[in-house]
Amino acid sequence: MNRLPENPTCGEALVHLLAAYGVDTVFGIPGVHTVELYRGLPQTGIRHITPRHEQGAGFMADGYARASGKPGVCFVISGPGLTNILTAMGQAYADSVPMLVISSVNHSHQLGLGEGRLHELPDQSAMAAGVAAFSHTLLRPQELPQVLARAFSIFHSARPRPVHIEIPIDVITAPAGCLNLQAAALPPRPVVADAALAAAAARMQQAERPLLLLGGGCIDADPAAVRALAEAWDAPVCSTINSKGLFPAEHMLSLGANQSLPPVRALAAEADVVLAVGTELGETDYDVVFDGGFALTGDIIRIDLDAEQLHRNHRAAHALVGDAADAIRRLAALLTPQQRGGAARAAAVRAQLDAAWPPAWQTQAAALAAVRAVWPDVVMVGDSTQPVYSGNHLYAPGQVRSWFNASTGYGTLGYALPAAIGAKLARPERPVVALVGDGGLQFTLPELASAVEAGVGLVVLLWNNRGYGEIKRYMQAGGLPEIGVDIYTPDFQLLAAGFGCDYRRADDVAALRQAVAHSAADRPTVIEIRDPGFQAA
Ligand SMILES: Cc1ncc(C[n+]2csc(CCOP(=O)(O)OP(=O)(O)O)c2C)c(N)n1
Ligand SMILES: [Mg+2]
Repeated sequence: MNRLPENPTCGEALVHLLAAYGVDTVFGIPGVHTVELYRGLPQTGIRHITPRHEQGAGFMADGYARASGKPGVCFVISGPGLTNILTAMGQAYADSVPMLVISSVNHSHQLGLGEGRLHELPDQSAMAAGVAAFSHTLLRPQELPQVLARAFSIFHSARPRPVHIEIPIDVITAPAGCLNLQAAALPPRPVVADAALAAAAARMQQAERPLLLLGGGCIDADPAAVRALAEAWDAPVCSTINSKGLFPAEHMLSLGANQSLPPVRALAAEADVVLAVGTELGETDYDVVFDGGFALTGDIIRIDLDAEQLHRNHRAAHALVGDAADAIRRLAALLTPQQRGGAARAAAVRAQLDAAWPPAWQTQAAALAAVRAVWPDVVMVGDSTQPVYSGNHLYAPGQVRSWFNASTGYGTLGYALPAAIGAKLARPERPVVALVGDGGLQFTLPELASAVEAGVGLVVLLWNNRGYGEIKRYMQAGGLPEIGVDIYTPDFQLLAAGFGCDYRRADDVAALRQAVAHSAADRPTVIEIRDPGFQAA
């Protein structure tokens, strides 16, 4: 399918090369500066999805990437197209998501002149570089194979992050006749050196109260190897939001993702050896209460693909650079299994957690359980809203790439709907739910039209408490005037109809199950829950 025309332009060579790297979908909004990127697209077989705002394109690419493990790719115009996608790049940057953003930029001999040309920015590339592994201005078609090889090498072999490539409008149309348009051989991920791993294993072997912390960098690990490692070490296991589903929640060593809660913190503080793999030890997973209370006093062994991460937040005693999946497998084999009372320590913590879940969280958990009862293999793509926060603690997916949201890292609103669309396009065989509040949904609501256009069947599970509930709560707790949080709430039923979507209201779990079971396969179904009022029984 991927046929290259004779005497291709740079734009045609680009899409051909993208297809060679396995790109099957591009999220983009064309403009006068980028139309030439589209000339060669039909010959590649790459599908084009058109969002209603470039931020939607970026979130779709992010959801596509998190659901599939493949980089999400976007085409945006110079200037406003690029500034519109920066928020989505920020979210992807914070959560180490592979994303390739290709934009146009003004004519190569007009760059930086400030002549007030259409879409001109003083330095577009510098702006993108702040939320990217790198931003490159392609000044000649000859640079194309090299710069794409750089981008895909990062996606494949390093800490994944967005990459931005901008192409001046004269370069997009320049002849690109004799370039090597084959995908470059991508390097394998580096692995931890034998001696370093053996030293870490020796320290682990002496541990009396071990603790294992798994981050999003681990999600390509073999779940059986993770279990083998935890069991051989007999260590309680904490996950982050982005590693949910890797270690079974029902396992007797599991502590879930509750590092901000006192019982887990107490256990962490008295651990004498902590193995932290593929985790930043960052605030949105370890300190959502923002009090700096996640303390580690034991020796920390850190494993990360990114050397820069090894001493951030908590300093490592053993700092190991390399692939998490490989290191987990090898460490499991190096350890001599030994009982350390891990299951009893974990059970005591779980009992304390279970005795203290707030009733509101349990109601929200019941809603998510109702969805799961209909769709056991659902992918839940969350925004930053009440059932997402509680689900970060209580929801337990059965596999990785099944629970991700924008309450982590950058923490932007408006993520869930477009990211869910991207996830469904990447994994059409899995049911997908966008879990979103009334505030967050209004950020990117027009993407309902993109989903209808693309024939994407998904559930938009709307948690409607008529306002910015989380911020209202903070204002109340701080004795502040409640300003800007009781927002006007539109009629979502009418809006859904206007976009050509189905709509159902669910006031209890039985109605929710029904609504999910009868949701449409080829367009979004908005299922509205009113809070307060939803009945968990
Ligand atoms: C882009 C952006 N703007 C503002 C915020 C601050 N913020 C965080 S949560 C929140 C409330 C969101 O309201 P809603 O989606 O209805 O969820 P709720 O808290 O009501 O459940 C706001 C305004 C943010 N995270 N991101
Ligand atoms: Mg709300």
